[in-house]
Amino acid sequence: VSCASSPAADARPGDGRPAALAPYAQLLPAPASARAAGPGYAVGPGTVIRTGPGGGEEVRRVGELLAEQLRASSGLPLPVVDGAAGDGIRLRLDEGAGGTGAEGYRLEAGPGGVTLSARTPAGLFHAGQTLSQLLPVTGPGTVPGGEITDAPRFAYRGAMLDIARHHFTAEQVKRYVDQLARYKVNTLHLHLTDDQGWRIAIDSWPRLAEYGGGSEVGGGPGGYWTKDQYRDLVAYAGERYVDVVPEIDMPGHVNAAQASYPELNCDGKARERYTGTKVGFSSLCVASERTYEFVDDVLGELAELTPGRYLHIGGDEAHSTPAADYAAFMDRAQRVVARHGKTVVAWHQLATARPAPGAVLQYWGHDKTAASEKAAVAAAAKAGHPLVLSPADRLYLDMKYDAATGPGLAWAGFVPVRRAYDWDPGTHLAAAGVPESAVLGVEAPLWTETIANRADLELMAFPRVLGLAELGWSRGPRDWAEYGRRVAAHGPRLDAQHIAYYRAPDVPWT
Ligand code: TNX
Repeated sequence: VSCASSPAADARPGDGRPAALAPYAQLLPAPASARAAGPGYAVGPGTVIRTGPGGGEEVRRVGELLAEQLRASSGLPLPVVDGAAGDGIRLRLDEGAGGTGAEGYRLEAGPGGVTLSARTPAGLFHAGQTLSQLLPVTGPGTVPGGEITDAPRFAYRGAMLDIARHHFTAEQVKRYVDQLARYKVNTLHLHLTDDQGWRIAIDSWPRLAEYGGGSEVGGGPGGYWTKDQYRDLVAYAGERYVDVVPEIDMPGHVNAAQASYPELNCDGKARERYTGTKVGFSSLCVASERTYEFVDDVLGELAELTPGRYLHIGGDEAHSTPAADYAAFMDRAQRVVARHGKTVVAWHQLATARPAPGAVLQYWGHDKTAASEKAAVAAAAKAGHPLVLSPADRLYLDMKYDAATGPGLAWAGFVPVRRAYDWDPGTHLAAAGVPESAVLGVEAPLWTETIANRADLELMAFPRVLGLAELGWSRGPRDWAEYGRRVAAHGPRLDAQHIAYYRAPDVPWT
């Protein structure tokens, strides 16, 4: 790794403000290697984006999206043309883009243009995001001469949004996807159901959404997504190389379903809808065959809507399900997922039951999590279960930053920007016996008991989710002071997108 943290471009010694970072030293996430050298390429009124020949439709689409993004910031026309030869911004699929893997890329900038090359369209998309960070926040500008070779540390770089505790629209979620994709996050986990609301239409059980969707924390109207709205969001995310992982939380967190259908309760009586914030009080009726018809119908319809490989089946905080029932239920639910051709993801409590071969566990423990619980997770990891790390005291975006944060919870402690960033996913559970090779990646969940609108979502997510992006993509070395300066350098980019981020006191904003 030879990141030329080029010296400050326009440092003005003695004016008391931190020196501005040169463009290659501002990139977030930091690339595997970057070298500034020689004259750059001026992006101007004559600049074209070249996507061929031979790139195919998908590369053309990546070029169109990049053009749209750069038009918005630069005000330039930036037409997209076929034909690889000539000056401009060139997108090239290149089997030989050495060592960059499924998502990596190369970027070379000189006076004749900028060449982005990658083995896959996803790599080209990520290269485009890097390019946009090398240009000014607004207006035309020059891409400084140099080259980058880049590839991610982890395959899974995720953010989760809980649209069950409070309903968020697909349009609001698209905006979050846009922001995440700029920082090379490639997975959006949607927590679609919980005690307080059921947010996705299921044709074979229509009351789930129609009745069970009509509530949320605090007594608001709730809401749900039609299948078309959901499909549209999945396609939108997919074009930005963000995979959607849908979650139906079971066998607990099911009050909204049990309010919609009496037959989902062992006593055959429908529950009241719930608008509080307690957890662990509901459980599907494990002994009833009707329960498994429900599971099969719901997961079948969801699998049909899901191009990605994963279905998340929850499995957390099933405090009202006896341990033996929990294990029996999870056995059957996992078989249903496999029957529909998908791979299970579940919260790490599944480690205390019988995770099916290939099942991915999402670890959400924290510094005070019992050693026995960590040991169960480590045993599953050693048995071959990939882990997604979401330590609550590092990556829970619903934890308050500090005592001054309005929304949010604090059961895992405060999580300032530094704490969210300054840890290593590769060694986080090493003491419990988890090797780095078991870590599939990282995810930052945003639970929404206390978050009901876009401004609060953005306040809690930004800038901490940039730390998630960097931990997932970059190998380090991590240096908090250096990282803090990069976050500060991105303040104007967040401003330009009107993101209501927290001006956290531990970041040296300018
Ligand atoms: C724990 S983390 C939960 C959620 C809550 C969250 C609040 C997990 C798997 N379950 O039900 O929303 O804490 O921080």
